[in-house]
Amino acid sequence: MTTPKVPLVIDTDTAQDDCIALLVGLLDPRADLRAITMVAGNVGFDQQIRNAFLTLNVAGRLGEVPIHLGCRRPLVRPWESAENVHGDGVGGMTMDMTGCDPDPEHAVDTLIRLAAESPGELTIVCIGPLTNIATATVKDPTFVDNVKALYVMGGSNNARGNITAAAEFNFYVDPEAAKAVFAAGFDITVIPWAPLTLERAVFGERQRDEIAALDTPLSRFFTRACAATLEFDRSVGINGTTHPDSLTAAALLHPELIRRVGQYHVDVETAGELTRGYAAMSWGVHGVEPNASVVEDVDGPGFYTYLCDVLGRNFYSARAFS
Ligand SMILES: [Ca+2]
Repeated sequence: MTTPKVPLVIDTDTAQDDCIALLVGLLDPRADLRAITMVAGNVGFDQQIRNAFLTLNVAGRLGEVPIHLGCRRPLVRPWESAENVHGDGVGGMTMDMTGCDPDPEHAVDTLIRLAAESPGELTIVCIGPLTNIATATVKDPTFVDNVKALYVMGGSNNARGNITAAAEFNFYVDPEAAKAVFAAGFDITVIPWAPLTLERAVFGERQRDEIAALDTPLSRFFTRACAATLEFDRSVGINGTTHPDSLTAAALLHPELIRRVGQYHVDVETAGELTRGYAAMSWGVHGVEPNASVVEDVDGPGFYTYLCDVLGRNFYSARAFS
């Protein structure tokens, strides 16, 4: 018996590990990736679009999966980038972008349409700020019920942040959107930054060399896309590249990678003087009902082996990239 495919959309601020998460969605035989939707986040919006097309190309899927452009800024705040972390998000890779045009439908409308076309079946892998998702819930009151589940990369589980001491980047950039999404009634699984990502999804020098030794276009793409982040991570005491976005996609497609999940009430700070974007994850003793499953442990080596398997295969890239 073949395992049924998982229908999904990846909502992304495409830079570095977002690209690797897209590769997972594009190349894993279990994935039925119906669209890529873009949200303002890591790097300049137009650069994110180029990064997504570069990723489609190296996966041999150029022209097969549509890219839809969504919200170009957070709900109420000015956009802030993570370009200091990611550079352009792909290590300076370029290719001929002639004819690489996003789909004209707005990403929010795409999310609403795809969810409505197959109610209760579509999972959205949310690996950027939650602006598009929050906007979709406002625009279409049936959206929440039509979506099967959200897999959200964001926040830290009562642990340190990355953009501030308290906050992880995705929730920090658009805390109002994150707060609205957790209050909306979705079935949500959270992959937090800390401690999970830092304990289970950091690839150090050995892994970097092993991936480079795969010597495929995908492994070369990985090495280039992750180079800038590696430099930044070292400067802040993380000994390798961080992969929370690809872990989020992999956890959806391979739940056997998940070792422990806790039921939490997750809410996001929007008003704090020092804690904007902080995810308050309450573990059941504070009189609030759970609204999310927070992943507490995963099979880190299993995740790494899985990614090596994805990156070790060869696909025909329609266009040269360098
Ligand atoms: Ca991201």
